Amino acid sequence: MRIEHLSPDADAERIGAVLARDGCAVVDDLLPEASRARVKSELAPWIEATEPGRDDFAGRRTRRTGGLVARSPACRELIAHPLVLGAVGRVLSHVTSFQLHLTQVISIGPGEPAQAVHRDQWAFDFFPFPEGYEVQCNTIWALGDFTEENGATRVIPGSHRYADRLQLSAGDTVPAEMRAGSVLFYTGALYHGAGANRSDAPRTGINLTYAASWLRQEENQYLSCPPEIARTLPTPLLRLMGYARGAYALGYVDDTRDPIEVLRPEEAQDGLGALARARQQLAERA
Ligand SMILES: O=C(O)CCC(=O)C(=O)O
Ligand SMILES: [Fe+2]
Repeated sequence: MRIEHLSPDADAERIGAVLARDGCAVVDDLLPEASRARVKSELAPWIEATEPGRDDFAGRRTRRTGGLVARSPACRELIAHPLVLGAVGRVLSHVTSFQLHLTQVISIGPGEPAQAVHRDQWAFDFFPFPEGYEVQCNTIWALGDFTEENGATRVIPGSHRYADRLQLSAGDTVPAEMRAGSVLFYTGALYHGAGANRSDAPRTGINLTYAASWLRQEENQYLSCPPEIARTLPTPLLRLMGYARGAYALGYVDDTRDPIEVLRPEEAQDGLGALARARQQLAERA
């Protein structure tokens, strides 16, 4: 049981193929040092101001800080990274469109025990999606080194094909160790969980996830990013956040209007399916 590591010049096709086979993959060193420093400095005050979790799953020594589109311009580049969107598009190629699902810095403090092993798609009220029908594709960007000792995410390669609702333990998993700036990709069906942090410093990663646009977003992008900030963002990022009709018509405004029209009337598109078109354009650029 090993986790495949790919180089940062791997293409989206290759990442998608490994994700189809294993349900997880690491792309090493994708984030240049200067960008990582910017991301860290923009996020530091927000992490500092975040209260630790209130239950065992969230982690009582773990801070989860969201709203990253609004709070960190540097994070926007990670969220809309062309290679990531290309790989997500491969994993979710059977759905008409996908959108941003959540943005969250996960900073696991020293002494935090391992998180329960789970599938992220259980968030959809444990709906039993058919085996092989992925609805979600996720990334965790390592802001510092991820080691077994400090709580690297633990995964079970190939477990995206396992039966649903299994109760697995940390002993069934392997740690996704990776250098700072690397990214773990994993699908919504992959069994995984945060590792125990036995080091004396926090383990910090950015969880950016994407899901089929017919599912409800875990982080409400319209309310997490105030309209005065949303108005300043590039249109492709707004589309990804959900300012678009998902699939054919989902999420339109009143008379089936394109949601982007509310922020940027000149960009509105007639007809349905703008998110599907935006996704295609992004995938072609990858
Ligand atoms: O932080 C991690 O390593 C993984 C956290 C996780 O899987 C979750 O909170 O759903
Ligand atoms: Fe998870």
